[in-house]
Amino acid sequence: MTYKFLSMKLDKQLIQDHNKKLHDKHQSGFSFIADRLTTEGHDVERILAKIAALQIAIPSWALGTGGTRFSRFSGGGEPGSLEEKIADVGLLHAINRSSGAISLHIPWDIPKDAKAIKSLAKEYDLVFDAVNSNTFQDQADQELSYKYGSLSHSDKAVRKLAIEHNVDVIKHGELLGSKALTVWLADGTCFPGQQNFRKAFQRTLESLKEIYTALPDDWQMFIEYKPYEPYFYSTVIQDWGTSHLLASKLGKKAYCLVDLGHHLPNTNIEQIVATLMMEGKLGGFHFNDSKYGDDDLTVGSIKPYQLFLIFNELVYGMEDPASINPPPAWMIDASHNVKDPLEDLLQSVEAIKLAYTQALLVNKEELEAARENNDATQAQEILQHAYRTDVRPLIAEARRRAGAALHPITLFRNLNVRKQLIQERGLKTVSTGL
Ligand code: AOS
Ligand code: ZN
Ligand code: ZN
Repeated sequence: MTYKFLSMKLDKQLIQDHNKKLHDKHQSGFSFIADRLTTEGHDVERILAKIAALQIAIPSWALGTGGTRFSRFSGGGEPGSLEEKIADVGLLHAINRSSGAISLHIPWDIPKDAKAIKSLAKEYDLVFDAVNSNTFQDQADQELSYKYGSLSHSDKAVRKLAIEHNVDVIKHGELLGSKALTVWLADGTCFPGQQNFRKAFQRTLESLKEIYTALPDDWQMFIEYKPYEPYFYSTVIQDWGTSHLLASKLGKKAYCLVDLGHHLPNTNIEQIVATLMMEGKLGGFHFNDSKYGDDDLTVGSIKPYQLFLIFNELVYGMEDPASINPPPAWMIDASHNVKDPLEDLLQSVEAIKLAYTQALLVNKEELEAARENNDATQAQEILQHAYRTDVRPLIAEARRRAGAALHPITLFRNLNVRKQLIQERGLKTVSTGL
């Protein structure tokens, strides 16, 4: 049985069989929550439609086992080509109908034949999300080095190389139907005094301006920020303020990208989200979770309440009729060191949808009234009433109606997907990427 065949069959028969087995249990749980929400004045059908519409992109580098700087314990059956990566995302999408986009990293995943790759993705009902440039590594045939920076480098020739690479990434993306470029700049320093902060910022701005010029009119540029790593004294784009400054100076196609792991401990990320959406500058979002830094753990595994509070601001920003913020691009950006990457991605999508759905349940009018009355107790009651609602049956119902599985992980395991992938691709496979 080929993998593609398995994935296609999933859509039709295997999912139905799985859902049939879980039907009665699911139905009683769904009726219970649907009744309660209806009594509370919610429009359950509207909520289900919103849950179904939320699609979260899977990055091409998240399909294999990640690693740390100490080691990488690769799992079996990892995708060895872009085609296999698309098949993996296609499988996820068939199981949950919520991961209908793939985000490519160039040069790790340059399509040899863009047309063929595009139509392969279409077979799996996938589109191409933002394309990601990479100036944090030197490529084998690269004459100049990014060791001391790329878009901010003191040497104009290195900056030129990094600019050309980004323009090249845009071209690859255009062939695939992508509409955004994500720039994550590793540039920074390890020691005080190593760099002139102002010059580094100015050079980065000038480089980004050149890339921006090459950006098609219907594209967006997402600028990611990160306080440290791989350099540990300073980074050129250290925080949302720096990202916002760059995006504002570049123009209306440039936006900030919030990666959950790119904040120092205890940063109030929900407040950052609120401010950026107020300014219409939140373009993209990278989901993961962290205990300490950019840990890239499964989103929702460490701080689910924070995720809910962030979604509370996102939903407010998205549903406000006066909002000037375009719909953000959602992507999972995590590293899978311990879990099966595909299971981890299924869990991630579920966690995102849980937080989103709970945020949809927040009674905005009552919350606003409590805030205006400075009633902190009531504000907490309202938020936690939504957060403590078990919305899992709603998400399962939205999936069921979309033709997906009631319980993705159970289906994945019952079908022995990983075992089949190992049979097909081998036990010792290493996926390109992190
Ligand atoms: C790096 O820390 C950033 O989160 C990037 O968005 C991403 O993980 C990287 O580009 C993958 O190579
Ligand atoms: Zn990221
Ligand atoms: Zn990161």
